[in-house]
Order: sequence, then C-alpha cells, then structure tokens
Amino acid sequence: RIGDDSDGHVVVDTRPRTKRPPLYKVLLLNDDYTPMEFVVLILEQFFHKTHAEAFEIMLTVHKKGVAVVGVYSHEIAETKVAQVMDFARKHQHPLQCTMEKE
Ligand code: NFA
Repeated sequence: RIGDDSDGHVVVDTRPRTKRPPLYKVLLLNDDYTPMEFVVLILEQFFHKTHAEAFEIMLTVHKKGVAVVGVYSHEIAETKVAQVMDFARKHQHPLQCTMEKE
C-alpha cells in the first residue's frame, strides 16, 4: 500500500502479498418443467454429487428457487455452466444455470 507520512514522504508497503483468485458460485435455478430426475442426473454427472446429495440439492432448488451447487475458479465455473446449459438444451429442458462471484 502506498500513502504519505506526516512529512510528505511516500510510504511503500513491501510485505509479501499472496494473491488468491476470486471464486465463483455456480447456481441452479428452479423452473416448472425440467424433470426432477434430470436435475439429479446433472448434479451427479457434472458436479460429482452422490445420489442422496443430488436429490437433496434438487429439492432445495425446487422448494427455494435456487441453490449453490458448487464453488470454483472462473474458468471451471464457466465450463460447468456451459456443460449444464448444453445438456439441458440437448434434452429440450428449460433448466437455467448461472454463476456469480462469491
Ligand atoms: N420444479 C421442477 C419440477 O417440479 C423440478 C426442478 C428442480 C427443476 C430443480 C429445476 C431445478 N419438475
């Protein structure tokens, strides 16, 4: 950090800084048409959830409207969103998947 002391001298912070990249939440959104089993399949296939975990998360989305299904780097989150959106489109389901900075 750079500032100025009382005599007007520039103060430079020389502490080592570790820079962690931001993380992104991947969100699944509820809709009225996508079959529950299809959502469970997506959570198993693309997010490596067990069947019980996948079912629980699917029910949370169904009841609350949205749930975080994973937290990843920007590149991995983008890939997950694209995989889900492509798979849903291929099966003609309106399922929506998005990401947001944590
Ligand atoms: N609400 C959907 C249904 O009743 C199920 C669903 C759950 C859809 C989670 C999208 C996400 N068939």
